[in-house]
Amino acid sequence: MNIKLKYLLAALPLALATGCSQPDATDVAGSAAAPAQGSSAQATSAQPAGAASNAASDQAPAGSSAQDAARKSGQPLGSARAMQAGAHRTRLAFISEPSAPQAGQSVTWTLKITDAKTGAPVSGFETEMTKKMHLIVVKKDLSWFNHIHPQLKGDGTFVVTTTLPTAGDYKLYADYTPQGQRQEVPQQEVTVGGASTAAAQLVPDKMQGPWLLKTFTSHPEGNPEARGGAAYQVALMPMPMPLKAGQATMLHFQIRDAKGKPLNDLQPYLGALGHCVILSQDTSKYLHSHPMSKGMEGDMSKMGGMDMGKMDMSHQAAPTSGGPDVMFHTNFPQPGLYKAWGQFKHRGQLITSAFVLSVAPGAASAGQQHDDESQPHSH
Ligand SMILES: [Cu+2]
Repeated sequence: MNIKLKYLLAALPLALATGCSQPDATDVAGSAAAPAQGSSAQATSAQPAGAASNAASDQAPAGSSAQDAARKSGQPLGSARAMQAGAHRTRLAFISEPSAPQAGQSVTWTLKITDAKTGAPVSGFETEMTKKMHLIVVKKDLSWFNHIHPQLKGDGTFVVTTTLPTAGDYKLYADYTPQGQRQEVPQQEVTVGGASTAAAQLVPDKMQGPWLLKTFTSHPEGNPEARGGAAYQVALMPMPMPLKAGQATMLHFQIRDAKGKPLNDLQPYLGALGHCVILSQDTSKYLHSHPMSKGMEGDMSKMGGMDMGKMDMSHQAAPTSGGPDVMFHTNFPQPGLYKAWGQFKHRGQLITSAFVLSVAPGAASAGQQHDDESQPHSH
């Protein structure tokens, strides 16, 4: 039996009892910012410019549904900890060519995933949301976002060519799942040379009634700099408000045309109705959430996640096209500012919406959420 499926089934009774369970949240705090795993991690954080070639240690990988459910319900975390002990199964070695790219220059990244114990290349990867690897690229001030898909070339090696638009520091999140194992999301910092601009301030978006409402321009997949796309209004209703750390939260997006008419012809993006990545202001917390269908119970958020395809036969599947409403479940691990990017596909183009959310301390912050070594995860 697929190991994730097993976790999922194990978690189900707990999840049913406790309501909305954790979405995909990967704590990446332990990595470059606070090297705790030896010299390779230090090399990552010390590397000033684009990282000629260095090995970033992996992060605490995503935990299981069982872990989430246990955490959620206040169950002892013994089993979750035991699973966590098997963490850091893989390492990421990162090569940038050129090693110190300039703004706007084409750059090729090679990401080699090896077994942390043996050093052997990881031979197989699960297909998650139609891809073997999702690479999230952001500017460290969160003013810029891209979502690309490196190609697996064999031998645990992924390659992608891309462009970073402006000078400054960037952060990469390589989101993959070694075959039969759990998701891991190592991070990598790169620096782009050139005339640098002041870091953008993160300012929470303001509600207009129950919604946050902003306008975005569509672009081709992987190319957020492309001009000439269509305009869309994207509304976001976070619930419940105010947002609190450690609280099951739904991010309800509604996609509308430029005039505000809700769209009902969204196309599948990565096999789903949308895709949502959330980062904490300090870029340490990476939360990756998949949509669920309207009317499904909160605890079914896992079904909208990476096991969705496997669960279709026994549970209502989340729709992969249509709209205008796309719901994501999440759980902010700590108070503070976060930026959420919801991505949706329409007429072959990608609508990348971005919202800044302020999360207040929650009642659970002092209790269940104290364990910063292994924040809630899923997959
Ligand atoms: Cu992706």
